[in-house]
Amino acid sequence: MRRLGLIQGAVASLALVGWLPLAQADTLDVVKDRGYVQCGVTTGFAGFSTPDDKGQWHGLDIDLCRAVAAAVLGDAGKFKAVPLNSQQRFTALQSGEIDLLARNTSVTQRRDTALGAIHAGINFYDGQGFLVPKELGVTSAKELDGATICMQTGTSNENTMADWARANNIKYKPVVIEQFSEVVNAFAAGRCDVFSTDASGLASIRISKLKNPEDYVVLPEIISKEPLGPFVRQGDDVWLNAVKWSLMAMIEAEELGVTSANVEQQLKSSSPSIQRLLGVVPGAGKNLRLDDKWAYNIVRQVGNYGESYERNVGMGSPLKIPRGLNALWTKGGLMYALPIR
Ligand SMILES: N[C@@H](CCC(=O)N[C@@H](CS)C(=O)NCC(=O)O)C(=O)O
Repeated sequence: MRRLGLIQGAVASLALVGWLPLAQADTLDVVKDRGYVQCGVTTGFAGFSTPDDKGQWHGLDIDLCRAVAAAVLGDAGKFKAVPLNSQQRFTALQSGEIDLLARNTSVTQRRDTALGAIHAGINFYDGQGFLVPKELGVTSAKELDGATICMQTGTSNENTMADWARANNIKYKPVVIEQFSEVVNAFAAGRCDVFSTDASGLASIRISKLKNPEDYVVLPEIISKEPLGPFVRQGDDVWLNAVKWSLMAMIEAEELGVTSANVEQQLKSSSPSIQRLLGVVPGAGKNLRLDDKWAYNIVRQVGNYGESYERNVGMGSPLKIPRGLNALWTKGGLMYALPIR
């Protein structure tokens, strides 16, 4: 009885903290039982996470949701996209509404420590920039003194903007709005001179949300590091590994030249690295508590990182963002898979 009381007491005090009880849960088991991954994404952001007219979601972040579903459940389709604005995203993770946050979220020390969340890798290296109407005649961010700047509530962009302005002796008037569509409308209607967020976001907004994209220009300055990546809850290491290594497998597959198109032939490869990646070697999924074919399922159903990049945000997409920092480390970029062995 006394013991039970102690446990109840402990549970009650954990409940006060909010996110802790869920942090104790084993999300991998929860997801396997439920049969699908609940993936927190944007409310609709071309290139990263956006639904088509049939309600099917696409994007670089969606491919991460799909990769985790393929690794854990053997089927990339077994995920549910949970649309979240910038402000809602960490609460949704803390409360257990989602298993995984895959939503153009910058990793910062505060987010990785103080919110009960922990990042599981980087799937897009970005930086904050500025989008302006051409008619403003501005060619550099240094000319923005006195400008009105639109941003979304709950983004890292607000603080970064304030820091940069202070350091550069620039005065500006922030217009900060919670819903994405409303910030975009405010900008399109000229309620602010500038939209400031991640450069990828600016490219996406310009191409998919503004009537005449050619009337707008992204300024050359990038004022911060915005490493974007998935987050899970702290204290759930098995699940953290499932997400982290799903992303690694996509990058490793690109490094090894394994694609969705050649993966069947690659099963016969004599390369030990490829054999391990594709689960030809028995026991390849054991330590992750996944099926040996976990990475094979990712590559076959989702593709490697380069394929996902090109089709969603790269040259095969309307965004046409060059690989830049997101190229493989062997090609001058920062994408580097930790060894799968
Ligand atoms: N990387 C920044 C910004 C990410 C962010 O939330 N950007 C906004 C503005 S472009 C967005 O994606 N909004 C989409 C939505 O709320 O659905 C962060 O993590 O705070």
